[in-house]
Amino acid sequence: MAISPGFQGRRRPVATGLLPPGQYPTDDFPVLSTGPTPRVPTETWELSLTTEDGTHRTWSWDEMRALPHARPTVDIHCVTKWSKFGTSWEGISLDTLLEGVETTAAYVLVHSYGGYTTNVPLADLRGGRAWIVFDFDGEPLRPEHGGPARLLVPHLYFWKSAKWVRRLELLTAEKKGFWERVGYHDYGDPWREQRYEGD
Ligand SMILES: Nc1nc2c(c(=O)[nH]1)N[C@H]1C(S)=C(S)[C@@H](COP(=O)(O)O)O[C@H]1N2
Ligand SMILES: [Mo]
Repeated sequence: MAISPGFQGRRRPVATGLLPPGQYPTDDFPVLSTGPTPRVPTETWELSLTTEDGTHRTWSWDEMRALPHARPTVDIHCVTKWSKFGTSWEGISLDTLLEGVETTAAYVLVHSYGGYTTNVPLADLRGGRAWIVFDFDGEPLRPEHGGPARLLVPHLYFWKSAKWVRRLELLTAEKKGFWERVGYHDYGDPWREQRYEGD
């Protein structure tokens, strides 16, 4: 079996029921938002992707929903120390959205409706490890959890999974997001307990 070199040794998100250091398991689904819940009607919702050379792609709600769906079941880990095992989602793989996008960018700043941002390496959005999700547990994603659609990057702390996602900005130089600017870790690997800058 060929192992694609970019992903060798990197963790694939699966529901393992393993607890990263310093976390505790919960069956609840806490809501953590820095501000009010934006209400974004699917009629006007759009997701866009920009690259460093000005290329711009946009998906309407219907265009995004028409792409092949993926159904990841994954464990999620919040930096406030709760972990939730076996969460089931439906959405579109970032591999699908990034197909054919020509870029030398290594970084992404993810923008949300409402103004939240978070930074993620582009490589971490590839390889079956990240999705734009619109259903949780067989139901449309509730607004407080990021509906109509959020990013899901479960191998990183959950603050990277931007709710109400609206734009992926591909960048050749890293720009920090909302929490990263105030001292949270740029990468945020729960298995290495990268909670704060310097961890
Ligand atoms: N747009 C936006 N996305 C966000 C946040 C936020 O405040 N705004 N909070 C982050 C944090 S810190 C966590 S733990 C998760 C919480 O998601 P939940 O409210 O669905 O549990 O969303 C992340 N994504
Ligand atoms: Mo969080």
